[in-house]
Amino acid sequence: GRMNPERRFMQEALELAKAHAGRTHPNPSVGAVVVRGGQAVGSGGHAGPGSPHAEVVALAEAGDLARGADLYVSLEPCCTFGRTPPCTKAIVDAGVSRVVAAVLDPNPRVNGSGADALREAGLEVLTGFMEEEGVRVDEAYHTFFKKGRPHVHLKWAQSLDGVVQAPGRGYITGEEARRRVHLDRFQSDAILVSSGTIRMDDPFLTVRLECAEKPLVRVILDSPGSLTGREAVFATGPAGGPVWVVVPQGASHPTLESRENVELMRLPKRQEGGFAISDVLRLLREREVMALYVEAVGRLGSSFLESGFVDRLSVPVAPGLCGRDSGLSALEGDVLADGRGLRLPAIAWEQAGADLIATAELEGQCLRG
Ligand code: AOF
Ligand code: ZN
Repeated sequence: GRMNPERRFMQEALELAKAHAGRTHPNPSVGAVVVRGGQAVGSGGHAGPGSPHAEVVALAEAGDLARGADLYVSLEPCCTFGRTPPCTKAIVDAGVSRVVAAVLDPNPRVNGSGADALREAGLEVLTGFMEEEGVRVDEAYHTFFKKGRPHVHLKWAQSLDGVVQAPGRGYITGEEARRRVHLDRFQSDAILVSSGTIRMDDPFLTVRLECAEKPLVRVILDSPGSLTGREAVFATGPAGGPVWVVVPQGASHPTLESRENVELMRLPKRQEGGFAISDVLRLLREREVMALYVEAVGRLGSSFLESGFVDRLSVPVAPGLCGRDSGLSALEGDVLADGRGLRLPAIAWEQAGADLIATAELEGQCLRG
């Protein structure tokens, strides 16, 4: 269909940003297009820390054609020296006359100062153009700075009767729904489970996609101190990504601690057992984990929901019946402190093979409200 050319160029910048999504953190995924006389003359995306920024890639391709051109970029250009020099300088030096940015950079070191620097240099600057779409290409990056914590995606897979472990320990959901899980893992920086899940399922917690590999940080909350070091997650070697084991303050675990890719982290244990979700998220924030994928059921799932820090919930539902005796039910304890339960807002249902996947955008709203 026909699209207004401004939107079309921004859409192109957004697509370039999406192409690298999941690989750029703690940097944002960004795309840029240089337009001269209604024609794209240069384009580029940012590939991650240490790589040139999207604007720099696009300007290099445009060369002299950048003089007097318009630049469409999915994020406000940076104005600070990080691992690379500021984009604002590159844009001004190239002679660009107008910059259109989808959304301001929420990083407090930039946040509006990039746009100001360009205006001061005499460029025309428009920000907030297709803003929602701009946020969506890297929601976790925006959540991280706006809320001061990782974006949290909680997931469990269940049978029609709400059981989360299949009899005989097979998979509950089919291949298509499981592929979706691996795509979601790929978009994350870290995956988090409890040591209970490790004991029950003994998963690898790696990303397994034909076309893409990515080592994820694997976080295991081990408040009972039940890990032995012989679990599958420790056997994948450094290629599977580091494993961070969270244990109660004062606990030690020489077998785990001596492993090359394992790091022990300590948090106070709550009186009622387990760790406070806010403590866990603070720990991960310090490590610059922006996108967190939580595969939790039972008490941990409830704790996350009750904490009010869940941004997205997805639940693949399989057309199978397990019966209660065969396994755990999805949530234990009260999701709401007053036991009222909850009707999820903004839910989408999607078919994946024989399964249905429910996705709700909770955006970290406090469910106790
Ligand atoms: C842009 N375009 O493509 C990206 C931006 O260490 P550096 O030099 O890579 O800078 C990282 C910061 O720059 C990052 O925290 C974010 O504020 C911004 N990222 N900015 O103009 C880009 N990736
Ligand atoms: Zn930059």
